[in-house]
Amino acid sequence: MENVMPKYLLKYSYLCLLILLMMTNKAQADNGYKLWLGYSKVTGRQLTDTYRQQLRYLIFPAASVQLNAARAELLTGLNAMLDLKPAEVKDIKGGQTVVVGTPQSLKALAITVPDSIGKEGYLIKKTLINKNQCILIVGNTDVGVLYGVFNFLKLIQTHRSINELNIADRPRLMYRVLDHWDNLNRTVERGYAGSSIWNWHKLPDIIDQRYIDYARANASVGINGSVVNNVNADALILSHEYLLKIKALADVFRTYGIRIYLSVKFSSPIELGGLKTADPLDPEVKKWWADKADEIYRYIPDFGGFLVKANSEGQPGPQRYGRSHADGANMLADALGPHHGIVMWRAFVYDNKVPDDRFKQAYNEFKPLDGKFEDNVIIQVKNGPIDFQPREPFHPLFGAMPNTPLMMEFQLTQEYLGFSTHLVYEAPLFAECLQADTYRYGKGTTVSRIIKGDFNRKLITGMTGVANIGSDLNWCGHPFAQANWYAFGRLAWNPDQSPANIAADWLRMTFNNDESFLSPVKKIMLQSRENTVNYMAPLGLHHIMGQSTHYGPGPWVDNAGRPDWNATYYHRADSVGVGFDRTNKGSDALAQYAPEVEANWGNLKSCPDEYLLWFHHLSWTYKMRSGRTLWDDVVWHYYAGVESVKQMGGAWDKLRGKTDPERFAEVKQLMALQLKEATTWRDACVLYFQTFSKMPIGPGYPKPEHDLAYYKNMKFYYVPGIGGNNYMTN
Ligand code: BDP
Repeated sequence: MENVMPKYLLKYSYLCLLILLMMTNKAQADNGYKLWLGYSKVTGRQLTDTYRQQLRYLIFPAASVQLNAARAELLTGLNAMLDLKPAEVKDIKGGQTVVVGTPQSLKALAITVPDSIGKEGYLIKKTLINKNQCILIVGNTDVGVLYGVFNFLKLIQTHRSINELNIADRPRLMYRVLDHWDNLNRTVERGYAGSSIWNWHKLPDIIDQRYIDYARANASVGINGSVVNNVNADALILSHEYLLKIKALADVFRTYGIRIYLSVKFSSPIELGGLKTADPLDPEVKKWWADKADEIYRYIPDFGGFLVKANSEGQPGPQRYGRSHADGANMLADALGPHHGIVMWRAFVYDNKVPDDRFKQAYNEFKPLDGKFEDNVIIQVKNGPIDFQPREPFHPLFGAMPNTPLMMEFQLTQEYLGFSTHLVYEAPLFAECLQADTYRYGKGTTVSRIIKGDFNRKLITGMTGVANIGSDLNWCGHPFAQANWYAFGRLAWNPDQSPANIAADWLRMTFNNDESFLSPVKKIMLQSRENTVNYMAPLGLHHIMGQSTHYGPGPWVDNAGRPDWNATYYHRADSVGVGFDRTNKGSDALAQYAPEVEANWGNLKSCPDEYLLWFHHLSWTYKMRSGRTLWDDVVWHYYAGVESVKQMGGAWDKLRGKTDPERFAEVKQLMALQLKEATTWRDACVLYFQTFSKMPIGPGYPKPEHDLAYYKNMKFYYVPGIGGNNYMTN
């Protein structure tokens, strides 16, 4: 007799296998679309039971769209993570009930919420209501409740205990905004994750599920604003047709507490309105903007306001008419003021005159305008004085304008950090800037305290991040680039949070809670930014990337049209040494900082290695703290950078089977590509700088595979992020 399994048994074993596969959800394919909101099933019987017991019943009256969204999210999350559908009840069942709402929505229970958590804060606590113990999630407003719900879900996603709960939290900054550099033709300036997620052609009729998921993801980390179009703005965005599209997006965002903002072109009254001028003091121009603001608010009553890049990189601005940035910003502020909108006016000014040191330009133009802006203007300042480089000192404007609100601008999209092929967790970069001491009001005057308005409570406050989001299935291109979106939201909520904790939460929510996965991957993330600094621009080198596309190395760029577009302008390498002298013997940019900072960075004894070549021109034989010569130290850093990418790849390889195969394989391939590109950076830069130092690459280092000419001649076609027909680089 043939030894075959009966058919029904075969079917049964297939079924068992399927169930097993579904249960070991680590092994399930994951395309990354769900971001950190995948709500994976909680594993472990004991943990699941303790959660379930305490969440059996729900009191959550939801009369508004925001409360409804919060309620739906809570139910989705609990169902997915715990297979739980809490029963809706009117009265609290002791120890087993969650009560969610505002004092108004929970009127019958007479809840009070302290004013100290403000309009957007929340409480999550174990408490007695009418002698019955329950878990209470409350806010003063509906959006506060929404944030509370997301944070409660996070506790379960990260397997925290909910046996004792007493959390009170509120955002430390008012405006927590993502800036999309998205064009109306759906290209994304400096975008490396596909095309724009806004399908302008189909708006306003088609509401893509992505818009809703985008808003949910933002709300889950407390982001409350979105500028949907490029700072290099198209005047068309203010046309009637486009405003209807904007309204459709605003209607989606509102449910999740997000206001919409627009980048506007200063010359719009000419281009769109047919006026002869855009002079901010011209009465017709003022009226045009006031009418436009009225029109916008008719469609979008909670419209957030305008973002403006003026007199920078060819963009029009008030200086064309002999007016100042304050004249321009205040005119727009007057138009938006009656509707409670704000103007985010950028300090990234890169005008047509070549300055003696580009580092100094923003400070020189804006410092004299301190106190001259309307109350609803906030000046958006990039974290560093040049342009989102892998490492920059903090921008000297922080702390220098006590009577003007300053909004931090970070770049999430990795224009200068390896696009979406390099794993770079940016929170350490952000935290480095936020925790830097400006000394403006004595020791401990961190950038974080400046932007929180600690020294002038009357100021409005905010933080913005240039988005790294696109149409790629996983939103950000590299699976780990999602962490930068997440970390930005967390730091905009509270700039003093630790990058390590944020990384741990993100990993738990995005991948899994397995310690043997978490701890090596967290290490990889925390090390990643320094790796990239090392193989791209160590010891304070900056702006040495390929021209225009900004892809790959380009320290040799010296014919870019104007001096301060050239890499050679920034590194100043010559036969004697390398680095930009910004002490009082050089450009004196250091004088823009508080005396303590100037003294610290100006003095070679105290200037940290990380900033050395930002501020000093040093000889190739200069003796470094390491005991090596400067030349040997430059070489050491480039090689160490590549070595750490290799190690990172090795560490990841050991994690096979500890996460889903899809993302595992994708990250593995990306790491191999990163290693290739890092090696190119190293070899190209070391060979280039060697032409000046004339010193050897020390023994023990593998020699570059090619000669310098090879790297200089490398061609890259259709590099992403520049749009149009700009197909070639370098
Ligand atoms: C630079 C980008 C450029 C942006 C500019 C800005 O290369 O594409 O338009 O920043 O911030 O870093 O306006």
